[in-house]
Amino acid sequence: MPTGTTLSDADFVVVANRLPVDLEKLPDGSQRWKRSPGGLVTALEPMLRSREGAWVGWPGLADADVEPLVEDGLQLYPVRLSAREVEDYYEGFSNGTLWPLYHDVVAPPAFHRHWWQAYVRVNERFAEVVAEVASRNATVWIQDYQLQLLPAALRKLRPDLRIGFFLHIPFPPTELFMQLPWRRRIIEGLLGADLVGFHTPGGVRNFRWLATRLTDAIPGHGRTEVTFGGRTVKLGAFPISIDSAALDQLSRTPEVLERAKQIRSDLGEPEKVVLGVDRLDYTKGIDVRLRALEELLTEGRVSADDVVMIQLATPSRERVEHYQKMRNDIEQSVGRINGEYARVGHPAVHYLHQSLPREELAAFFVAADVMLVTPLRDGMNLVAKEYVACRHDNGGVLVLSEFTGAAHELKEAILVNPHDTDGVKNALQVALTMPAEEGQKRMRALRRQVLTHDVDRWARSFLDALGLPPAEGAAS
Ligand code: ADQ
Repeated sequence: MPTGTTLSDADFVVVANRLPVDLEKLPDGSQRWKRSPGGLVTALEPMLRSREGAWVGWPGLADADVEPLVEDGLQLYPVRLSAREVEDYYEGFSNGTLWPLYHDVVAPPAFHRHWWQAYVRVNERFAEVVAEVASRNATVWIQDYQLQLLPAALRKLRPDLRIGFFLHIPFPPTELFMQLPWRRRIIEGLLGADLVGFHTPGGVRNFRWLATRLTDAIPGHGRTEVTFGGRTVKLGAFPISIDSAALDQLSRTPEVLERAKQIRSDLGEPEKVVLGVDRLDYTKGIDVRLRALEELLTEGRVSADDVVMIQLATPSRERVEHYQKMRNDIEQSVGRINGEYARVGHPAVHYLHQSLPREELAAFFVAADVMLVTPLRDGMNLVAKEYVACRHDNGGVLVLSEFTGAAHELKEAILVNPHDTDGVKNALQVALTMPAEEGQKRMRALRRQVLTHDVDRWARSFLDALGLPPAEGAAS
């Protein structure tokens, strides 16, 4: 197991499907590490550093034999996955079964026994690595749907550990969850934790109901705990957020402000810029907003001379079948809208299938008059919060799907039902014509919420509930 003089047992361990760095294979066959600046990394990094913590996860490359390493003061422990396991555990059970099932079966989930078996095997492997890495009585914080069996598997190996689990996607309603052939095993897996966290109270309710129906768990005191196997398992809603202050600062820098101006100028100074920013995923409702725009253009309620839409889409899960089809459909819609409504040098929709640097993204947020966030279902949706954090001028209007976790907090957005095309069209038109004063009033309220509820507060409140005292010398 872990070797190397600078590695030591950790009192605090984060476990996620992916490490905060990706292993890349270069054309000459050599390998190198590349930082992957995801939100979770930014959220947890300061905490991990102040506690000399460790991170356990897959390095992102199949069949890679890599030793544990210390990166910038963080101990990283890679978990090896074979190419077959990446197919069955990750692309298969995690992204072909659980992801669609937990997102309202927006796409039909596939149930394959060999995917499930790989999921069990990989979760057990994670448990073995964590059991080796964690010091006596350490705290372990497990992240997300790929690792739902890990809490129980780990408890079996290391009953001394304090185990927290946080689910970043919605926990589905009973009727949908019951489709899963391995439903009881998943619930029992999660019940291995001391605290199970969700984004919303709805997730807590769904889980609690299922736990008491499918297992021997009995309701505990209040609505936020159950008793299982003689232990108390706490449940709670912890809405995740962003590093609001950092993004607010970034959006005020001369470089970002200048770039935002440049973007509008490159677009030909349209009256209104409408923006969508998503991982390219069928849950995000990119098709919903394209349809709304297309119909508004067709009906003449919006003119392509005045309104330009930009859709930024990060490539995602490109080997999973549903994603390939969805990408084709979206690109076809963009092509059709532009074929009909663009002029030479003036597309109606600009579509970038690219991942952009933070600064560039901030500039797009600053440049956009209307932000369209229309997922059919989303655990939280950080993009909505990022847009708000970047609008230090109190400008811009947020159109937000009711079916995001963020809608519970961002009540001054224009809330829409993404299944109701007419409703989305009306909302877009309202956003495009909203008087500045009303827009500013709404944005001020949204900013109060986002700037006071940041990711640090999220992590702190989860760890407080788990009973982890603040690190020595750390600001509470
Ligand atoms: P995601 O489904 O990935 O996260 P989201 O919360 O919106 O969704 O986060 C996406 C992140 O990717 C944002 O930080 C965004 O800025 C970034 N991003 C998107 N498009 C980009 C682009 N083209 N270039 C660069 N960056 C881009 C999952 C759940 C969510 C939950 C989060 C956190 O599905 O519901 O909010 O985890 O728990």
